[in-house]
Amino acid sequence: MFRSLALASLLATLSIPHAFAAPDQGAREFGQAVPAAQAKRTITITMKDNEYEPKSVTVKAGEVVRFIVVNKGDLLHEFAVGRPQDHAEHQKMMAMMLDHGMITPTSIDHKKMKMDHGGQTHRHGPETGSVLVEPGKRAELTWKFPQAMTLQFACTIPGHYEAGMVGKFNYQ
Ligand SMILES: [Cu+2]
Repeated sequence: MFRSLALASLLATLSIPHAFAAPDQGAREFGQAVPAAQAKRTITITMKDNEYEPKSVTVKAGEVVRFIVVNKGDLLHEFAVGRPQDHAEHQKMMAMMLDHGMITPTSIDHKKMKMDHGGQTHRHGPETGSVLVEPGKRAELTWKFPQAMTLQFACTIPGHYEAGMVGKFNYQ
């Protein structure tokens, strides 16, 4: 019991400075947001309750892909690029955002979203590899893929990932 508590506090200590030091723009370990003009390929991803169509996308290392994400469901959904561990971390933030009313199951509260909650909300947006899309709306994200690694696109709104709202980037 003591050991796991000590480990948890050590992890918290290690992860907090990292979170605050993370820039909102620029390269991430799982790729980089770039201007749409750099993309040679556009892929449309349809969001439903709770899945994506298509369920996988094939990419090349270093390739730039423009994603148009269309929400045809009745719920709020996210399209986030990341490794499984990034999505796990993101899920915690999304649960907090839902708790604070910054998002509801069907919408974004833009007023609450703008308020500063310890800087954590600033990690959202196309520049971070994540877009939130309300029902009936669409968003865009242009991403430069890093070297081959285990990468997924996922919705980290509570319950959605577990329900199957996750897709795979297959490297060619
Ligand atoms: Cu979702």
